Amino acid sequence: MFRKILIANRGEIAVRIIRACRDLVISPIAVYSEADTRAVHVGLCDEAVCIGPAASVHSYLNIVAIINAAKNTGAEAIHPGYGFLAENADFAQAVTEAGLAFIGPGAEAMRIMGSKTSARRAAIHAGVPIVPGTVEALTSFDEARNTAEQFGYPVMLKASAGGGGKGMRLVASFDELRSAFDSAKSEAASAFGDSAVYLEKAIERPRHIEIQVFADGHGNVVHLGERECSIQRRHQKVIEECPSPINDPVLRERMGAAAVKLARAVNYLGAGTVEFLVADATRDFYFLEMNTRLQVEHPVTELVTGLDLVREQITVTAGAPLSFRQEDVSWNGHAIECRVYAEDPENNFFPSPGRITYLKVPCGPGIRDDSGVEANSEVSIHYDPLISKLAAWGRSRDEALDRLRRALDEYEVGGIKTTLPVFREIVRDKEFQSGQLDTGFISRFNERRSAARVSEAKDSDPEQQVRNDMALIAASIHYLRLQREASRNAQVPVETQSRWKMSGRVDLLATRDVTSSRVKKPRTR
Ligand code: MV4
Repeated sequence: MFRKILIANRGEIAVRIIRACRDLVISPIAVYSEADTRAVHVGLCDEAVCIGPAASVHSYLNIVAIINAAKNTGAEAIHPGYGFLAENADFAQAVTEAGLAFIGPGAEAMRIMGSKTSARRAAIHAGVPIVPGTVEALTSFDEARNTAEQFGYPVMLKASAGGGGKGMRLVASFDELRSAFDSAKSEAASAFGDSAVYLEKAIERPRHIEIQVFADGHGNVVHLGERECSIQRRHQKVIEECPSPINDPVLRERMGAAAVKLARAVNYLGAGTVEFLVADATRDFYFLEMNTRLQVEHPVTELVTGLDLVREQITVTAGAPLSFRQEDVSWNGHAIECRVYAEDPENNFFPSPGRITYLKVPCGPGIRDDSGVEANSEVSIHYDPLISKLAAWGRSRDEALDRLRRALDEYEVGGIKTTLPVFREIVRDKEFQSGQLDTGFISRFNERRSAARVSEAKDSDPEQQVRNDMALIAASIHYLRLQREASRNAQVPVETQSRWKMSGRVDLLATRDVTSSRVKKPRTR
């Protein structure tokens, strides 16, 4: 077993990896930027190395500095967490070439899955159903028109190099194809440095369900069931559940077997996630993409299977077989996770950085909070503003929801704005409670909210409106400056930039509906 592992990350996921290291009596080593000298993950490690200034391109994305830190401290392995360098095949290769172990799959599997078109070809090769569409980039507008006719409108154009919705366009009919084709290509070029786009038939109101897979170096590949991730805002997950409220053991086995076939086909190692779109009515499922990392939402799988995914990542990288077989995996009860962000839901979810002046973290039966902050922590503008992942487990979905509601009401964060009030509303929403989820949930939920608040907007304070708009303009100027800095550094893949930079919020300047941003303070109890 490794004696020292360097953690190439920060925040809650660094803390999660530190805990797995401690359980295995491995010494965790932190890296940190100049903005993170007092961060929680630094204080919890045995050693910590400063790897550069606040901007992540100069610190958490600095491959040379991170590998040097590992060598200088005698670490034998590097855990990349998620985001930053986690899916950068060049990083995985550089780590291995430096004589260190990369806790993740091989660079080759990462490269195949890094391109959506090559991932789709791998899926076909493995016999896994994909969303109908092309498996090569479109070479001309004529080809786009012909394939759109072949598969039938509505279609979606997606960036080959992409993932997560950037460079994605829904095209309802031929009238929209020209402008969608041109804008998808230019968005893909500026986001990924690669203008290639391909085409898929659009699946209407699908669920987004993903399968957790795990592989060791001894030929064992297993699945740990599904997570329901249909609740997304601007292609970022908001709430995740295990199992899906569909909770269909036959569907789980079919999707699990497909995911295992794909992992085998690319000689996968460690933890991976295979994403699918699921048509509710027919229970047909279609491969979307494979994420070659530990996912943010892994805790819901851990709560329901009782397994420790990070521990297993470390032990299989060290050469051990998986500690369980497929037939040992069982799913007990239900878990639901909320991603709590330092964002202002009353101001279009703009980041709300600053010092946490007060913190009361919920606890009690069935509650787990994976956090990267504490009282007096500074939430930096430089990184993803995730504060914690609040998860609840119960014997049934209803029991998990009861506990989640209680925990959300207990949770108090002072000094900054958070998304907690939105979660308190979602867990009381009838549609959410019903479990009839699909990818249109958030927009329907927002419609219901604004409908309920139309009268509220009328008597709002005009001076507060001005203050809100000033704050929005200031944040936007800061955002544009960060974006310009990031684009100067061409070798940085967009996926590894912070979540809110990727979410394209600058377009809010042009499109924001000022009335809908003024909402009533939700009743929490
Ligand atoms: C789709 C789709 C419908 N048909 N692909 C892909 C990235 C993800 N963030 C959004 N994606 C979608 N891809 C086809 N062929 C619908 C979506 C989608 C979506 C998926 C999951 C959760 C929320 C979503 C919101 C809008 C669109």
